[in-house]
Amino acid sequence: MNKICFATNNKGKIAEVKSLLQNKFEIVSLQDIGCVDELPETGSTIEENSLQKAKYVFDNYKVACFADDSGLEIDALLGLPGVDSAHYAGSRDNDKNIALVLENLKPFSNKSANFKTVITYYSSNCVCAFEGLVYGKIIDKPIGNQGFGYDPIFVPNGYNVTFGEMMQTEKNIISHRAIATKKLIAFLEKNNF
Ligand code: ITT
Repeated sequence: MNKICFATNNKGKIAEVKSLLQNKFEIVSLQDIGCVDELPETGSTIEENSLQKAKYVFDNYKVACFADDSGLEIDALLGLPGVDSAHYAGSRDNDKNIALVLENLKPFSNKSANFKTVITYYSSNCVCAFEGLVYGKIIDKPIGNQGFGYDPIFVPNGYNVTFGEMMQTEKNIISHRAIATKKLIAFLEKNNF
């Protein structure tokens, strides 16, 4: 089985994607390939950052890899925090990021939002991107301690619980990351990876 590196330092993403990929592919971590670098994310879109991270790992470590860049896009905030989701309040402090989103959204009655993931697969013979979107709304207070990031304030359409209240198996059926990862799997299978 060929090895593919999942180019991420986010433990929440690793847990979700590993469970989706099951044992179909041999996934190695950044640590496994000796990469302890902070991956570059200087693009102005989720697409650009996803490509940048995958390209960095391929160029420097010469392994086939894929990177996930994701974000929460809130309609009333014109798509913010978006590409800045990880550092919205100035650092990677999750509680502060959530608090700032809730504060900024207070004046608006429109609470619609979506999560977006772009996974870029990068190897010697191909560069491909796969997108996943899930729509929902932001609630006034965080609920639930499953998942990661903004999960406790996001209720997907058709549900009355947040991602933060869902078990990983439930979130993995409908999430943005699940949609993008399933497209990646279909692509790898089609190409006999
Ligand atoms: P890597 O770049 O190492 O993969 P990261 O945490 O920096 O990890 P991103 O740049 O894609 O990842 O940042 C996305 C941020 O958006 C992430 O830190 C969370 O705060 C949030 N986020 C992404 N996916 C999410 C999800 O499924 N549920 C909740 N929040 C999510």
